[in-house]
Amino acid sequence: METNKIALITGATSGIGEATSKELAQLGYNTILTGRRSTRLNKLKQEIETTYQTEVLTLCFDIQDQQQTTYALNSIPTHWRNIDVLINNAGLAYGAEKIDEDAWDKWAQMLDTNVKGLLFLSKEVIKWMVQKKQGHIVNISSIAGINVYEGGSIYCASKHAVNAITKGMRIDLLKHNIKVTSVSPGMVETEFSLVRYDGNRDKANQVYRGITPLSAIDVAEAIVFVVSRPAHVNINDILIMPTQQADAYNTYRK
Ligand code: NDP
Ligand code: 8X3
Repeated sequence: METNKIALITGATSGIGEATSKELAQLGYNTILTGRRSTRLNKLKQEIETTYQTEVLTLCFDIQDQQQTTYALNSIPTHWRNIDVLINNAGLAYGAEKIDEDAWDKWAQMLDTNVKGLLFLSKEVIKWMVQKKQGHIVNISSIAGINVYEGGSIYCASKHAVNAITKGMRIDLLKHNIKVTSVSPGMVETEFSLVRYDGNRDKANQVYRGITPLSAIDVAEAIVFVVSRPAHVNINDILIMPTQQADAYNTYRK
């Protein structure tokens, strides 16, 4: 049991973030959970506190907004600032427009969430980790941070940026004893495709047609492995794929 350890998980209201919040609580972590949907945050807090008897602090804000993010982080009581693990998970793909099609608002939302949001939030947490000379940042990237596919240029760009930021963080934070890891999944069945296709369930279901995708728990278990290594061991990167998916271009559908 990791009693008294604290993890902050962004995007905890759904999918990978929600599953990771529960897995870490099961290990004994007290958790700070973030997202925009307050009803879901409150429900999750109640479920975790009841099931795992750990403490949960919820913060409801839009990570795209630097002022909201900084305000929310600064509202964290002092005894919660001793954050051991930060899971930068909040993110989305929005649409599948090609580069010559008009989708500026969607592109902005992806870049503002996946890249700028991750930076706004990390900046605050890193200050506290540097002070205590210890911490672990896990950035949720994607196979889209390695491959680029049709209709995915901006989402892929955002995850390529996450990979560059991860490498940069690892170098810059070396002297502060802060571990930095990226976890890059292939297809995971969450609300991700529903969000990408604006709530169109048929289109979302097509993504997983004929394959068994990863579940959010599969990814959460990889995250748990990463954060539970001994102090002198860091896992730099994990690429985790469904067995039926080799990369972003090659999927074997039954
Ligand atoms: P979900 O849509 O299920 O969850 C996304 C989470 O991000 C939600 O909790 C959502 O919370 C939060 N979020 C999105 N936008 C914002 C925002 N502006 N401010 C605050 N929180 C926000 O998707 P997944 O669990 O699948 O995605 C989690 C991460 O995993 C993402 O970074 C995604 O890119 C990555 N990923 C997903 C894969 C997949 O196939 N599913 C594969 C590879 C990587 P709320 O709406 O309440 O704000
Ligand atoms: C999500 C995986 O292949 O839809 O990051 O880009 S993919």
